[in-house]
Amino acid sequence: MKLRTLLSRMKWFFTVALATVMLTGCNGQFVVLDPKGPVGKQELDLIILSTVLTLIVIIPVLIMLWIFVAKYRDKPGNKAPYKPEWEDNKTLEIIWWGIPIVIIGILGVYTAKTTFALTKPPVQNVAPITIQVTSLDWKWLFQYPGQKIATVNYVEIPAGVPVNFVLTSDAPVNSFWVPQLGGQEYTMPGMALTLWLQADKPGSYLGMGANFTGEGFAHMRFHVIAKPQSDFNAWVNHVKQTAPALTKAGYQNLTQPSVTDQMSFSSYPDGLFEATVNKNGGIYMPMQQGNMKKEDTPADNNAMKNMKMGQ
Ligand SMILES: [Cu+2]
Repeated sequence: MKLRTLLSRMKWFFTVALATVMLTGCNGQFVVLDPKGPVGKQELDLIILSTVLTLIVIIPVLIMLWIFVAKYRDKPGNKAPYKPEWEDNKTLEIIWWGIPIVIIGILGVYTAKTTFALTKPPVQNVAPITIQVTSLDWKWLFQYPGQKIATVNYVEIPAGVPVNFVLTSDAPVNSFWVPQLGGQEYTMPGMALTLWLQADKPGSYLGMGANFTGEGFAHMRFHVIAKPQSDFNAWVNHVKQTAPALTKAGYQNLTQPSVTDQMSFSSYPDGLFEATVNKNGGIYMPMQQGNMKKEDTPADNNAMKNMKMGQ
């Protein structure tokens, strides 16, 4: 195939690919680019910043590639100079080391600032709520310590209120991800990690397990339904009055490998979440202890000392 034909075919391929990406971004296919809360928005800002900074390198490199290929190509009558003898070029060295160093510096500062900011509630003037999340084989259990109810495979939250998700796993390590509300965080057996998320407006946001955990993994999808506070309170009351209680035996059933539909529970055994974390090793990060009652701290304190994380 002639080079010219190849190039013109490639041009069409890239145009179509680019158009596909650009156009589908509008109808919610790329949910990460369509955040619905303050955490997701700050993370999108980081994505945009890193894309722009990376393009500062990529665009000139692609243009130069194009120029050099055209200029120095071995073709009849090419008058471009041929200079095989050279040592180094200080100006060029400074440019191609200096620019990436500056870019990494800017990226590092902004990433660190955002990461630390996101370990706190997104807004400070609204009382947050806590939801304990347990990833199971192959379902999600949500417990509301403030409301004393529990749900499986769906979670309702008040809109405009910071939600402190406390995450663990009673199955393999998974990852809790609601792309429109913010980045993913791991669920690990024996540990409780926190993730602050917030939905600005009522709506239904897709959540998923972002870490492969076996056969039923693809069914670990759920929806986060954000409602006005009064609707949320009404929903809590409705669950309390109509749903069955989650018993210890019921929880044992949930831990068995299986896929299930959505479920609601009017109550759950006291300290179930803390018992799950402790059962699997009970290592709490020091910064997690604010979320746990005193009697829930791990029996095995040596494990925590050995961990030396966040001290
Ligand atoms: Cu861990």
